[in-house]
Parts: sequence; C-alpha cells; structure tokens
Amino acid sequence: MWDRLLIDCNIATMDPAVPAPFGAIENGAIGIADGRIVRVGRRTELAGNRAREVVKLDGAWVTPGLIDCHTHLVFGGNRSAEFEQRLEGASYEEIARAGGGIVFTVRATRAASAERLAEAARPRLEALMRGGVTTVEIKSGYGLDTDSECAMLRAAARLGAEHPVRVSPTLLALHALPPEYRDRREDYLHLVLDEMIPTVAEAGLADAVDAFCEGIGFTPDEVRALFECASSHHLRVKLHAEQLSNLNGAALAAEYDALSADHLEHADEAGIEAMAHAGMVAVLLPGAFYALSETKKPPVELLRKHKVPMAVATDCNPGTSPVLSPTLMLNMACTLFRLTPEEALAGMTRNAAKALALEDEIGTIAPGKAADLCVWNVERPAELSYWIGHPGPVRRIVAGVDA
Ligand code: DI6
Ligand code: FE
Repeated sequence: MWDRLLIDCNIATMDPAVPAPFGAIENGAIGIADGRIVRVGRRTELAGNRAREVVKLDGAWVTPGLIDCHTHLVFGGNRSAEFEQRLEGASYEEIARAGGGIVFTVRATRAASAERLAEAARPRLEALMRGGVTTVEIKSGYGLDTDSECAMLRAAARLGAEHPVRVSPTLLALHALPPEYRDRREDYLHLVLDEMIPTVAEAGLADAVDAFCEGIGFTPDEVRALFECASSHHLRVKLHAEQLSNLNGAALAAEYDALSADHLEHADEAGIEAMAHAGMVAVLLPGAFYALSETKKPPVELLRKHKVPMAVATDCNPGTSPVLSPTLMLNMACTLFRLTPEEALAGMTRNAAKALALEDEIGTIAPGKAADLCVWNVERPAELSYWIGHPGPVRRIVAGVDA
C-alpha cells in the first residue's frame, strides 16, 4: 500500500529515459511511499495500485521540484546604494577596487550572529520556495574569517532545518580578500588552508568548496592551492569561472574533478572541452548577466556541441544578482542566453541536481528518487519559462509531503 497516488495530471518527468520532450507523460500518475517515488507512468499503467491518499490534480502539470544550485542567500545588509552608484556610471569592478562591493557585505555579515543571518535570509528563502524551489545551494563567502564563515554556514543549516527545503552548503572561502589582509594575501590563503577548511570539514558544515577566480578575486594558482586542500579533506570543489574575464578557470576546475564551473561568459572551447571530459556541469546565471548589463553571453552553442549539461540558477546575492524568482531565471535563460524552455527546465532540475552531486536523489521524476515535486497550473511545460517570472506552483511537495 502506497502513501499517496497523484492522478489526473500531466508529468514533465525530465527523465532522459522517457523519450518525449520534457520526458512528458500525459494523463499520468505518480505513486509515493516513504517520501520516495515508487512508480510513475500513464494512469492506466498504475491502475490497480492502492494508496492511503489519492490526490486529483485537475489536469495540472507536475515537474521535479526546482533546484537552485548556486546562491549566496545568507548575507547581512544589502547593496541598494551600490545599485544607485552603478546607475550613475560606476562599474562593478571599480566599486570593488575602491573597497565596496563584496567587502561592503562582509562588514554587515560579520556584524550579525548566525541567528540574525538566518532571520535576514528567511524571506528570501521563502520567496524562492514560493517560486518552486525544493533544494537550494547556499554559499558562505561574506564572513572571510573562520568564525564568520562558520556562522554563515550554520545559518544555512538552520534555514534547512526550519523549512521544508533541502539545503546544500558550500564554503566559498576565496571570494574577496578581507580588508585586514590587504597587504598580506598569502596570510589570508594560509588562514583558509590551515584553519578555515579543516574547521569546516571537521564540523561537517559544507559539502563543497568554491572560489571566485577573477582579476578582482583570486588567481588560478591560489585556487589550485585551495582545491588541493579541499580535496585532501574530501570536499568536492566548484568554481566561479570566466565571469568577467578568461583566466582558464574552467580547465583548472576540471583538473580537480569539480562539480561545476559557474558563469562562464568568457569561457573558450578548450575550457569547455575540459569540462566535458571531467563530466562537469556548466551553471549559467542570467541574473548576474542582466544586473551587470553584460553583453558577452556564455557560449551555449559550444556547451551543446560538447554535451556539457547546463544548469540555471539565481545566483541570489546582494551585489550582482538580487534575484528572488527562480522562474524569472528560466525566462532569462531563454530570452538572454537562447536556451530552449526544455533546456532551461532541465537546468533547474536534472542538471542542477548533478551540479550538487545529488543526481541519484533528486532532479527527475523517476522511481527511487525523492518525491520532491511541483504542481503547476499551466497548459504546457514551456509556459514555465514563457512568463517573465511565473508566480510559482500551486502545490510544492517535499519528500512526498505538501510543503
Ligand atoms: N560572483 C558573483 O556574481 C557574486 N560573487 C561572485 O563571486 C557577486 C557577489 C557580490 O557582489 O556580493
Ligand atoms: Fe555567485
């Protein structure tokens, strides 16, 4: 006897084993037991199975719950003043070099406790959830000392414990050089390698380690040292690469079996080939591209050619992507980067799961996966990216339970 049987629905399984676009099964049904999908198919194929509860969905579309695989959701304060400066002509890089930007948020973040950080992030998380998010990656990176980074990661864990959402925490150790290390770059690197990573690994506060490989961030050599250390502590790695310039970060990440390289506007074919060989995911972040009025687009054609899976995420952060709508990112991935609606949805489901090493658990509607689902009042799945910020599902199900 199953716990739940969802009927009277169309299903965008996003499962490549289902041959239709979106892995669609029309007039389908989903059987759920113990928080997992036990069976999915046409209604007629599931007839005869009994469940404690039969849920009629009035012809709605069911998709996997959305997975936002790149966010900086936890931070203190906000950067609306910097937004105004940029409107007056200052560039993101100029503001960063003048001691604003990320470092501005570092000051506000260090001033807050883990509890206050979670409180500030809660409305943002709730907005993402209303938009259909059932799993969210959350990076640290605005603490930049061991205690403050740990406070950020504890805030992320607390959010996951308090809400029906899965949280995947990432230590973004090399985000910006903290002001107190201005003339001592190497000392900061040593703090990260000798203290921050071991502490975070020991406490089990993060699943992965990330860095910002950029002229205004960290050099490939510094990132290499970080990745060596992370790997020795059995933490996976990922990289902000090729966002504002090309430092060959994608290829570097590939050498360390990274989960993903993210942004990639300036990536070249060699980098993408390296990603393909390493089985990495390309995480596209149209919110940051839009907010910075960038013109160079990520090389989507090359990613398709080399069959690198593309994920799409909000990059929710106070500086370059104050985005609170996952469905807006589906739309922007299509309008700005020319993804198809099917590619965009795969980017926030199946491929986003792979970017978090959770592809065995979530990301498609298939037997054995967790029953994390969204139920949408749409006529066709392409509608999810057609609306410029669809308001979200009518029902969100996490581990089989309405959430
Ligand atoms: N790339 C980004 O888009 C964000 N961090 C990063 O490494 C921006 C973070 C910020 O400006 O606060
Ligand atoms: Fe980011």
